[in-house]
Amino acid sequence: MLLMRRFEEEAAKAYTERKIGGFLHLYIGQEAVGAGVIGALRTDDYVISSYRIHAQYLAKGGSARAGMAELFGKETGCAKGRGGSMHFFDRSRNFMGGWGIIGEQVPIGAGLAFASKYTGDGRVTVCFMGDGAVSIGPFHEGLCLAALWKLPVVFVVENNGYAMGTPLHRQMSTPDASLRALGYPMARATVDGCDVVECHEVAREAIERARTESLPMLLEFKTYRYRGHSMADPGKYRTKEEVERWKKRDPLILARERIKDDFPDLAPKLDHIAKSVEEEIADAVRFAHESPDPDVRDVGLYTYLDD
Ligand SMILES: Cc1ncc(C[n+]2csc(CCOP(=O)(O)OP(=O)(O)O)c2C)c(N)n1
Ligand SMILES: [Mg+2]
Repeated sequence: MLLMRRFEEEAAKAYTERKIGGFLHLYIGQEAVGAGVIGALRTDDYVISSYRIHAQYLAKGGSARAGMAELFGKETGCAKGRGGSMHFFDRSRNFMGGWGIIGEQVPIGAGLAFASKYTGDGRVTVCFMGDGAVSIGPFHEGLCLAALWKLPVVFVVENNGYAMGTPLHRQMSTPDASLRALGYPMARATVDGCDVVECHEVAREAIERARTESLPMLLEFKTYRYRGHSMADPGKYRTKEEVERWKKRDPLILARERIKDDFPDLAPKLDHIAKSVEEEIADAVRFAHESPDPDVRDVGLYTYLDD
């Protein structure tokens, strides 16, 4: 979680220095969800997500170097500098992107799970999305087929209360996004998205159920992003008090308390972790700076499968 946070703080800095172009959507505040859920997966399981993905890519085992280089548009990035912030992709980690059209990853996630069921590879797919995705057509198409064909997929809704500047109460008739599961139907749960241990426990059960019984589930995590929708958004549609209230339940602070109370053996390791994270981030930024741009003659590459 600390790696996620520090990675994005440095990315924000590089963005303001114009080292990074295009969009940059930060996950800061939501780290417990990505860490808790992805930490419950096997290495060969699939993750597919929206555009707020840097942290999830790191949780899936992606390297800070390849992530930062991708943001900088460099050849050494995880999508060879062609994708940028929204389109991290790493086939070797079964991290299947990085999708910018709201909800489009949902039927694709169901498709990945269908492939696993068809081939019997025993993998589970976790499909992340925001609260803004649950009212859009492809979400319903994906859940419909996942329930009909009993696919091993866990749909994760990161309910951070806003879709761009639109608060939840102006997009949905209920604050409970998990209710969307009832229509198909599939099992559902709502989880405190600030508590990484709770996120992990609930996700572990859902993933285990998907793997052993081939059943889909919808998990809703109540969470919050501290920054605007993207770096271009000052977030004026919400009050300082609201942001401060959520910061009191910062997932990193809660995790530190949890470790002290419940896992005292780990507590002495925290300083060491912090130091190694700083080194890893500094190395990643340096690597991104020093990496070459893609060769302009390769602009047509990777459009077709044979490339
Ligand atoms: C089909 C479609 N409509 C509109 C947009 C523009 N758009 C980009 S992000 C966004 C809000 C999504 O909010 P949410 O799903 O809650 O994710 P969050 O940004 O909160 O993580 C919208 C409407 C889009 N990318 N795709
Ligand atoms: Mg949202």
